[in-house]
Amino acid sequence: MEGFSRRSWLRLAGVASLLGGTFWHRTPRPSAQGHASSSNDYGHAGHSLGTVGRVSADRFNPMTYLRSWNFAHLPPAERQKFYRETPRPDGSLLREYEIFAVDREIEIAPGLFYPAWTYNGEVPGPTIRATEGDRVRITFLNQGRHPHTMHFHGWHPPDMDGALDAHQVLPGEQFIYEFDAEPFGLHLYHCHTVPLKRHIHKGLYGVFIIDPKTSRPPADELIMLMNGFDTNFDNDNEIYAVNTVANYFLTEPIRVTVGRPVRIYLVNVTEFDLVNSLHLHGMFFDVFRTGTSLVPHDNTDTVMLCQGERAILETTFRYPGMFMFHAHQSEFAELGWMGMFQAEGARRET
Ligand SMILES: [Cu+2]
Repeated sequence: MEGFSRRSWLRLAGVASLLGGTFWHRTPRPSAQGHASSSNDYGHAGHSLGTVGRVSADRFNPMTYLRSWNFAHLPPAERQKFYRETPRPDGSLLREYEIFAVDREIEIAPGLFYPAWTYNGEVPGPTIRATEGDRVRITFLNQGRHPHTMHFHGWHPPDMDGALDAHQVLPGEQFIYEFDAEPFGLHLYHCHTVPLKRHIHKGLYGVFIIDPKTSRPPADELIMLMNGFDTNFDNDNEIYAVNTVANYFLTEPIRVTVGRPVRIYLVNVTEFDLVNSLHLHGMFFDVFRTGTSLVPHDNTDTVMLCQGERAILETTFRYPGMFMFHAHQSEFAELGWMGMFQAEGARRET
């Protein structure tokens, strides 16, 4: 096969062994970044941690997704096409969004492509972020080949729920969702078309953050969405991840600063499994369940979330160095849900 080098075959074989042989792929393409020169290159043998090779970050970059909301990662002129904010007399904002559903193939592990249904071409969809009391107006255009909706968690009238037969947005049609942002907390949105598990699992979900009117203390804010992919359509996931790409943060650690507070917006959208979890090595964090309280519910090193459940986690790194984080379900961790923090800065004086 043209362009199918022994090296790329070995790379694919690594993915195959990771997936127990139940993988689905198209012709592999060379990674733009190469794959042999990382200090975190675990990919020499099937028994080592992680996937082998790199996923192209040209179309979706899990690291950019981690710290972006309201399309802030786009240049201003481009951003204006998808997001506008207008002050209102009471001091709040009208926030307007352009969201479209489109079918698109995404790369979820090196050389492993998945035929996704997406919001704005990305899985997860764009993070929508407002302040309590703002007005949110979303123009949703369905450019996919199936009926879809946007169902938001949060207060809204029933005709904005995007869940009933009458709410279905057919291919080529559009609908405007409009509601006040409340309550403050960490929420999500997803398609609510039957069969629900297929419409959600195909990739139609995203994070919806509502900030309290008095904002939370400054922190390095990170959006982590736990998801999985059923690549052979047997109603079980072959790949697990945080922010879609298996093991992305294992080879590209999340850089954080010692002594600077970190706030993680953790959302679980994993289909087919009852629960998912996050475990952080070497430290503890405060847990604010659903983010609806400013007083933590727990201080722990492992948080477990049901599908659709979410929590805000707050902590501060004490020591420089590498800190692993992963699902505490070992199976999920070994199938891609594992990453690293790289804490930088001087050791805190005690
Ligand atoms: Cu749908």
